[in-house]
Amino acid sequence: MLLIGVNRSPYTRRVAITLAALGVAYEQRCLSGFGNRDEVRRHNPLGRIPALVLDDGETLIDSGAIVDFLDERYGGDRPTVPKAGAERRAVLRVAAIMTGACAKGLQAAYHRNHTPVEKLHQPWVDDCRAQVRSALVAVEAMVDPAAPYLMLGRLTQADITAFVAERLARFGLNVDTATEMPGLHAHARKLAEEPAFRSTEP
Ligand SMILES: N[C@@H](CCC(=O)N[C@@H](CS)C(=O)NCC(=O)O)C(=O)O
Repeated sequence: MLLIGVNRSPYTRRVAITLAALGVAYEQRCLSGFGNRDEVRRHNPLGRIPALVLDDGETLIDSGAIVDFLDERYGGDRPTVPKAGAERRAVLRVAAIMTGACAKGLQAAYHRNHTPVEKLHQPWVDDCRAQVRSALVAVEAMVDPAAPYLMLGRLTQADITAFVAERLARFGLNVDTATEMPGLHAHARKLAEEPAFRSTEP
């Protein structure tokens, strides 16, 4: 199994953490969506990471679809997204908020990195950052400092996506999460010590 993508991408890191947490052996080719466009397009016509190439050559794209496959094949009775019911809906809700926050954070970063200085439109960047903040604050409200995980008493995509979104906000958008979302910040720092998170640090 071959993971295509660099772990500084929140979506690739999400998949890498999931692979490690489920104990799946894999190799990784560290390609970036912008820096290695042609090679990435050979795996995903859209030119985005992550992609996951299975041993029989089938290629999966989009972190949500990849995680879904990993849960189905390797998740057993502890998939990172519960199989059905209210628990599944609750985890998917947090994952949607957090992957959406990543998308808004990346939009701000792309605008900053790919727009000529004289055309930079700061209100757009500020609006994206405000959406990211609002999403993080909503998940902050779910953190119980005494509990190891956000929900179900075990690691789920709620934690994994919250972790990658908090990091993108902190390191990519200079959001002071320690001050603005201290519970989530502490939760992310705690998760960072777990093997699946530590071993996938970019
Ligand atoms: N919905 C996709 C988003 C993937 C995505 O946006 N990847 C970024 C890197 S973090 C990328 O490849 N960007 C290059 C581009 O959009 O051209 C997923 O969950 O995998």
